[in-house]
Amino acid sequence: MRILILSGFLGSGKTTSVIRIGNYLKAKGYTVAVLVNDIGDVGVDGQFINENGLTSKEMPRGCICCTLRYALEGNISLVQALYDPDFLLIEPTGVAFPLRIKEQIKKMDFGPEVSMGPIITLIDGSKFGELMEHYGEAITKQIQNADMVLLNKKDLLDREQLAQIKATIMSINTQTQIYVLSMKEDSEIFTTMVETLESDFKYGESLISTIPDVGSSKNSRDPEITSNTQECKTVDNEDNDLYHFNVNSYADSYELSGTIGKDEAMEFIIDIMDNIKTNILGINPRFLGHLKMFLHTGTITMKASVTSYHDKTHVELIGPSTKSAGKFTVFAAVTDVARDSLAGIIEDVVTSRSCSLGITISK
Ligand SMILES: Nc1nc2c(ncn2[C@@H]2O[C@H](COP(=O)(O)OP(=O)(O)O)[C@@H](O)[C@H]2O)c(=O)[nH]1
Ligand SMILES: [Mg+2]
Repeated sequence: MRILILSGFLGSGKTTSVIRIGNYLKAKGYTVAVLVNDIGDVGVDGQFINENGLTSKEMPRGCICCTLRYALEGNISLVQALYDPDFLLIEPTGVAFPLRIKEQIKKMDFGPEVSMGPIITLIDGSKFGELMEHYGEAITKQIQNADMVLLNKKDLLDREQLAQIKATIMSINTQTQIYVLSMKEDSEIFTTMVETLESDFKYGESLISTIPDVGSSKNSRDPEITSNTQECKTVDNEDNDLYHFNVNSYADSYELSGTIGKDEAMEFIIDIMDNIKTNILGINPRFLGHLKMFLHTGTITMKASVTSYHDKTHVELIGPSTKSAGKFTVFAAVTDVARDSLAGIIEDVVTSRSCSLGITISK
């Protein structure tokens, strides 16, 4: 089992990449599993990944490089025992520093059957300037942590902008391999990139040989884990990933009473997202992050995203859905807005807009 970590700020295209890369590998005959970590109380991406044909396991409520470290170990073991896939793709939260996760996994002593592939960091080119301006240190660290950088959303930028961003990335990490692409489009560069992942990754570490000797028995690893947990408890301040980006998050799930049609669902999802965005703009007119809504109508599945103050609601459709009950989840993780405010906005918007549109919901 080879583990690939796909990191990157909120909305940079991690889930899109996991689905594209996972399905590409699957089509080539490999078995693939996915672990998705959400900071919110409710996982969202896992459902979408499953709907897109991959086996995934969600790990909500925390960060796998810190509070969910034990859960990460347990889940990797579980995936190995249940599926033993050729590739395990891990999508951490958008505020995680991936090298920390890799270091954790190296200490887990899975034996020679498990190896670490490269750390991949996704960069959303369309927000690179703003992210560097406000969260330069943290974005720089995500780039420094990467064996491979995917400069994504090429379709939203011109050649000159892409060249400038690429030069900046290269100046931050001279060792990393950079692919400029759009994860929404088929391209030769995508194929080349996945084939690099498929082959022995020559720029990354060949994991096992570089795993530090932390003892081979479970017991001998305990002091190591304990000391890391201590470190984790003290990261409420400057070493906390959320602190670096000043991101708060909130998520909630609802059920639909009765079924709604595709057009009605489209109107509903866009209405909810637009209203949440407008309310958040009232608190932080230049927010960055990810507002997401995942809706099962009973027959189709929709995912809507807004990734910044200047982004429009973008809806992706998959169907027919495998689930029969209508339900939806709303998630917001944005910069410089308090969690209570996000909770209040989501609750108010969902309640009032459902009522106005004549859609009956329950929690
Ligand atoms: N225009 C454009 N949008 C993209 C691209 N890749 C992803 N997206 C969109 O960006 C939004 C966030 O993507 P997602 O994969 O959920 O990001 P994550 O938060 O990093 O997992 C979604 O609306 C995607 O459809 C791309 O290459 N071009
Ligand atoms: Mg995601």
